[in-house]
Amino acid sequence: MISRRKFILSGAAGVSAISLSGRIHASALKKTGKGAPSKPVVISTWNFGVAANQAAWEILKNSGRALDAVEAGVRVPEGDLKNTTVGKGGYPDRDGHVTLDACIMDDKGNYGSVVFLQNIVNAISVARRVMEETPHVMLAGKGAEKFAVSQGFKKENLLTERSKKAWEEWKIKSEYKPVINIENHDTIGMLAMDQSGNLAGGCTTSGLAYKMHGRVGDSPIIGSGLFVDNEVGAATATGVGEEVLKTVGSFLIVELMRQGRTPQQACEEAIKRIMKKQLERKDFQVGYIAVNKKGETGAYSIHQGFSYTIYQNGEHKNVKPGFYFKD
Ligand code: SD4
Repeated sequence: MISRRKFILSGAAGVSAISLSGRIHASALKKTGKGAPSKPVVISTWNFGVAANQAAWEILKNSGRALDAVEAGVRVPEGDLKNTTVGKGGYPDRDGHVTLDACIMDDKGNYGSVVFLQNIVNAISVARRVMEETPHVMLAGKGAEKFAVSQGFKKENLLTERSKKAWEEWKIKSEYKPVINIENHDTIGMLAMDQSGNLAGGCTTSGLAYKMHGRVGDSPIIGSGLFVDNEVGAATATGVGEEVLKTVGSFLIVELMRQGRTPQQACEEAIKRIMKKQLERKDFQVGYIAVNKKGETGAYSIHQGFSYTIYQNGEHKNVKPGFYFKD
C-alpha cells in the first residue's frame, strides 16, 4: 500500500486533495508546486487512473519493470464491474456483444495486441501473451479467444446486468452518439517509466458503446491508441478512435517529441491535427497523454472534462489538462 493516503486533484479551478476513494475534501484545498520530473512515473487516462496507478506503483516502487506495472495497473479497471468502458461490465455493441480491444508495448519496441476479443476479462494480459508467446503481434476475435483459453484464461460472460439493462434502454431509440467524457471514465491508457528509465505502455477498452458489431477502434492499433519508443517517450489516446486512427495520433506525438517538442506541445499539436480537418465538429472527444525520457508529461483534449492521473515526486495527482474548445 502507498503510505500517502491523499493525492492532489488539480485543474483550471485550482487544486484539491482527494482521498483514495475519490472523494474530494474541501478542507484540504491547497496549491500544487511544480516539482522537477523524476522517475519512476506512471500516468494514465481519466479518474480510474487512481486505483490503476496504485497497482502500477506497487511494482514501480520496488524497482519493478514498467511493463509489469502497466499490465497490473490497467487490469484494475478491466476487472471493475462498475466500469462501463473497459473489460467486464463494458457496454456492448449494438447487437449486445461486449468486444474488447487492448495492446501493450515494452521498452524494446515489442508490441502485442488483441482486437474484437470476447468472453475474456483481462484483454491486456492476453495482448502481453501475444507479444511474448507468439510469433505475431495481433490476434483477433475467435482466434484471440482460443489463444487466451490455451494460455489458461477463463471464459466468462462480460455482459453484466447493468450493461445489459443500459443496452436494452438504448435499443428503444438505437441512436449511435458517442458520449463525451462518459462518467469521467473511458478507455484506460497507461504509460510508465521505471527506476531504470525504461518506458512501457498499455491501453485497454470495450470500445465505443453500441458500435457496429465488428468495429475496432484505435486502442489496440500500434501508433494510434498507443506508442512507446524507449529513446524518446510514449503516448496514448482516449476518445473517438476513428479520429485517432486517421491521424495515427500516438505515433505522431512521439515523433514530435523526437523533433524536440515537449510532451505538452506534442499533445496539443496532435489534437490540432485532428481539428484541422474537423473544424465544424464539436460532438466528439479525444484526449492524449504523453511522457518523455526526462519524465516530463503532457496532456490535451478537444473538450473540457478530460483528466489524467499521475504518480510522480511522491504525489498522486488527478489533473485536468487544457483543451481545444475554450467556450
Ligand atoms: C475507441 N478510443 O474504441 C476507444 C474508446 C474510448 O473514450 O477511448 N472512448 O475508439
